[in-house]
Amino acid sequence: MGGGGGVLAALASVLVLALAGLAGWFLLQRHSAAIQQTNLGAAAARKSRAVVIAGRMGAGKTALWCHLRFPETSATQAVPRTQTSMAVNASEARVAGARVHLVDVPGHQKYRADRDAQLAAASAVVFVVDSVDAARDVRPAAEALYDVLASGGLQDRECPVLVLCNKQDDSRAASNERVRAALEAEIDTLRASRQQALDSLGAAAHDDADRASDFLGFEGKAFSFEDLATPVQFNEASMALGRSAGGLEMVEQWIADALQ
Ligand SMILES: Nc1nc2c(ncn2[C@@H]2O[C@H](COP(=O)(O)OP(=O)(O)OP(=O)(O)O)[C@@H](O)[C@H]2O)c(=O)[nH]1
Ligand SMILES: [Mg+2]
Repeated sequence: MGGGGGVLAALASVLVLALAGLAGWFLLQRHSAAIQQTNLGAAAARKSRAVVIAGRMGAGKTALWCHLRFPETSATQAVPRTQTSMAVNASEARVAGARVHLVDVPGHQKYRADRDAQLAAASAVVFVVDSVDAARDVRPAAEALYDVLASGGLQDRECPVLVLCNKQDDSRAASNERVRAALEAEIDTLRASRQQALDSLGAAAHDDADRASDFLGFEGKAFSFEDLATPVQFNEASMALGRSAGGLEMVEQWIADALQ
């Protein structure tokens, strides 16, 4: 009787060990599949060599796209004649010797989903700001920049971002430093109000919405671009002043460096 009990106990422990082994193997498979998927996402974004030009309506995105895409004509021409974009503008181009896929996304709200889809595959992002508008009211630009920085897994991929303070040929334009400081302060306010809105939705909704909006920076600390995973650089530019005076050569070099 005692011997039978021993055999049963031995069988039971073998069974438990086998089940534990099987569970461990299963978890390991899932984990490595997840790692593979993350790497594939990052690799796809790198391989795309996509440079996405984002920003609000009228900031100068299409003007920048034209300068980068057609450097030989932009050398002599002033600000390219453009109209509000009604579709994503994409083309292969050579920028400072680097082969890039240059994407200009319309600023209108109805192209939000297109913008986010393009950002998900971006290797670098140029965010164009109308510095004349920003001198008057920076809030709309801050909202757009917040959405861009929190979208498309940019933070996870540490995708470099260049904020281009455009229209510096206009005497009313705010400087690089002023735009940066104003955006930083406004994003701090926005972050607080978005967080408050999430809190009022309750704990369950909070989790999902929180993940979707990707809290930027550190809680309990004023927002700073320095705290982001994405390196954010600010520069002045003018699509009206031509290649060197307008800062285009600097933009080209930044793009080539970002894709290395
Ligand atoms: N003065 C001045 N005007 C500019 C500059 N860059 C663009 N513009 C003008 O600003 C207007 C808008 O430029 P676009 O390049 O079409 O703006 P966009 O960002 O593509 O706008 P959407 O397509 O509506 O999202 C045009 O009239 C341009 O000529 C600049 O550096 N200085
Ligand atoms: Mg446009």
